[in-house]
Amino acid sequence: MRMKRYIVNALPEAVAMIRTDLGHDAVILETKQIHVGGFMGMFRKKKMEVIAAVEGGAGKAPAKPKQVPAPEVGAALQQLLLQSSKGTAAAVSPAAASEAESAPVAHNVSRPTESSPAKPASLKEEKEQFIINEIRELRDYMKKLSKSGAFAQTYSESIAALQNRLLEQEVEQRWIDELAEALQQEEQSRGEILTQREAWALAYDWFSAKLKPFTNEGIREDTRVIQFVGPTGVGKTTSIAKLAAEQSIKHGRKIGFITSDTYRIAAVEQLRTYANILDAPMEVVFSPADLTKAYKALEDRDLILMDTAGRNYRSELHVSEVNSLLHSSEQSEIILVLSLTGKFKDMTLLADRFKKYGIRKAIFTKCDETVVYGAIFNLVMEYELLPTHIASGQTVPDDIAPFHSKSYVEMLLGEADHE
Ligand SMILES: Nc1nc2c(ncn2[C@@H]2O[C@H](COP(=O)(O)OP(=O)(O)OP(=O)(O)O)[C@@H](O)[C@H]2O)c(=O)[nH]1
Ligand SMILES: [Mg+2]
Repeated sequence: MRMKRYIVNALPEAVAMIRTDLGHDAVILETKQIHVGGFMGMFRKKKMEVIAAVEGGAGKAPAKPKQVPAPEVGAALQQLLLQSSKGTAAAVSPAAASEAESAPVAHNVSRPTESSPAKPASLKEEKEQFIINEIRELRDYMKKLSKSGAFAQTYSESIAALQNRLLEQEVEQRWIDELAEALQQEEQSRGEILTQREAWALAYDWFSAKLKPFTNEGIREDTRVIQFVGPTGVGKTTSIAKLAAEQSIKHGRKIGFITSDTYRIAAVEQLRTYANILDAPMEVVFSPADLTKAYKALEDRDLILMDTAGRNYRSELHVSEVNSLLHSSEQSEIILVLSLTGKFKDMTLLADRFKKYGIRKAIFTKCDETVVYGAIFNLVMEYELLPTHIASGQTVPDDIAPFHSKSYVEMLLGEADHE
């Protein structure tokens, strides 16, 4: 079987090309509206993509004189032809195809022809039935093939290299596909394939544009309380210490600490150590009722950082428990702390759980322990999370930095492998 893909303005244009290229036995397997040209959704032109195929060897079938002129095509075949505009297979008959496009509804009504009314099955009808069956079989075969990935879209070398890089970075397939498509359209409108450098530069713009709505202002000046939540061992307490140092040294804010992590003695002591180093007061709370007292004791502080116990947040109970504790009348923000060494699936579960409680900001830690950064992009897009900081080491206070989409996208894409 030979297959060809045509990008045309309208179906009749394709039909003429198909007849010349593949001959009269060709069938249209699929038609769909596409947009070509432009970049990132702008300046695109509407076109039609037509995929046609012909049974048999690779040789070009000679253009034969028309065998089944459209007006003689029976109602059943017309019906099938019509389906082609919905993406199913159809025999190529130029006149019928152009009519199918311009007046599709008319074809649904069976049109009496001179020979048709109440006649027993004629040779012509038998032939038609035969063609219809052939087309149906072919259509089923094509469906099977496309499901098996035999027609997986092929991309230029640069786009394929970029896809590989993003796959390694565990960016979700749907984003990789969307980007590859945009780049391929760019190639079509330029009329040439992209170099790796060009593909990387366009990908950089694409990611930056996607992340733009989620850039954030970090810790707002009017924020009084920040509460940190997240699973065990991700680096909540360490990140609190790093941020406390950043806020007090760089921004001159008076810091206070609260911890509700009373499950482990060591946890209280861990935060107290940092509080002592920064010469900042710390309050320990055992229940939501204690919070009011703690806020009162820290009322002269510009910023209160509150540590919570890492819990197994796969339990809905723990999530709602922490939420009741976090509920406060102060000007507060809640930040979810996630480690990039965690499994992406587990991160999505947590993001999903916490999103219900209105948590929108996240710190990503342990960036230094991985070379895979796609999780951040995936989570930001899926859960509209605002990444505030990235932590990349154990050293307090140095190993934390505000999240900048520019440096993040550079990390994600890595260097284009210039030839
Ligand atoms: N490599 C690396 N280690 C980190 C980072 N952040 C925290 N850690 C380390 O991870 C370990 C756990 O950090 P904690 O701050 O105690 O984590 P936590 O979330 O408060 O843990 P729990 O309170 O037990 O839930 C410590 O050894 C930290 O030094 C980071 O960005 N990179
Ligand atoms: Mg802790």
